[in-house]
Amino acid sequence: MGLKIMYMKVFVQCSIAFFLCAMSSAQFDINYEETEVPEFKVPEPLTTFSGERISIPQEWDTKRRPEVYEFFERKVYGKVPGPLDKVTFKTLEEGNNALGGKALRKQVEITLLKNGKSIRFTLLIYLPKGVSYIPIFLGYNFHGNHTVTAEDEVLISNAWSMNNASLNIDNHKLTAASRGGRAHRWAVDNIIEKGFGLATIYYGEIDPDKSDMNDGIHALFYEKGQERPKRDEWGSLSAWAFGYSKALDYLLTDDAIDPTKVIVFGHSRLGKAALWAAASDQRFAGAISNNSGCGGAALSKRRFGETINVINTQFPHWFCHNFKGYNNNEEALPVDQHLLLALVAPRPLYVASAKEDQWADPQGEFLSAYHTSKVYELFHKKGISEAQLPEIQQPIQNTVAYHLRAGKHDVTEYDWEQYLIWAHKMFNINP
Ligand code: GTR
Repeated sequence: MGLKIMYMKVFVQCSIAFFLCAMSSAQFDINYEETEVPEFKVPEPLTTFSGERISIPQEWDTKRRPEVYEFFERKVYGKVPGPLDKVTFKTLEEGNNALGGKALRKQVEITLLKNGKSIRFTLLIYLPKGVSYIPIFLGYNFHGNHTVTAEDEVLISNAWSMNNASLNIDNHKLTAASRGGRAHRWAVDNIIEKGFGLATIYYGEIDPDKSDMNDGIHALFYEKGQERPKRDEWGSLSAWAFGYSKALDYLLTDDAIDPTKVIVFGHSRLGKAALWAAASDQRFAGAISNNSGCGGAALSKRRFGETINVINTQFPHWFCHNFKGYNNNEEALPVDQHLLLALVAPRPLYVASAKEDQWADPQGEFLSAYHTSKVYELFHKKGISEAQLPEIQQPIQNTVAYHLRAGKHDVTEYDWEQYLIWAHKMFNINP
């Protein structure tokens, strides 16, 4: 009987998801035809808004990068209103024989204080044993740290969560019923065996993913009577990016971790946040965008799959208010997402797509990586030189890297296998 009810729930959930996508496709005129992609000019990375050519790295750093950053900060993701009053770290748990004895586990509570108010989030860290100065991937998870591995010691967050029948998440409450439920997305054993660490946080602890701007970090910064950020102030993606930076603050204090090798990773909406985190915080050594799509790696001006109008309508809390001015108005944008990627330069950057994930526009994600390569080449870093989308499972592993994987919108063993090969190369880590 229990199994029957569970299948019924999954069926209902999938049909709702399908209905929502169909709804959005129905509600919005979604284009999946390459022939229907409008004519558009990709903003020239090495020409300033006032038309000045950039020819040396120093000019990129002092002229072009600041104006591009400021545009994304005030018109797309939104600026962080100000500094925190205090950040504290407290180790909640440590295990010396994690993952069957091959890893160390740490759970660190990070508290952010502002105006007498605070939020807390927990960083779950796995490190290989017997190695020091460990390079590490930092990534948010969608459904709680306890879903990343099946270890009973992993603490369960009491923050609000989206319901998810396939993970037995009901009433927006995280429970042990979903322990290890997303382990397939994290390849923890492989990461540890290859000499890397993994740090993860449940993104809902920074700001629950719903269009209520009073239940997360935003409210710490509000002035009396304020209920939402100002037009150019941070949406949830920028808040999650800020959370990545505060987690980095802790990782840089941990002697076991190599402070010059913290790579920020994100899947889908959390890939958008990871790219903005790396753009905003140059202490990150590199960035990985896994199927980040619209408002992440994909070029918006192609209007292929999810568009700015669709994403701002379906997720009005993700970007800053000003970004709504570009709904169905992509031609007015003086930038596109290849310039977001360029804000990571010259640090290593990996963009990955999935063939069946047309909603995220794999061609648009690839072309962004191709166009951003001009900036990397200015720094004598190897990017992507051909504008031709590579075949499936034919990764390009340069400082700007790209692969197109078979299959759906997800994070797979194949993705992590490529990221590990690339990170070894980029960060000269001896296997
Ligand atoms: C979809 C959204 C995408 C992407 C994805 C995800 O609903 O349209 O932009 O963010 O969610 O995060 O899984």
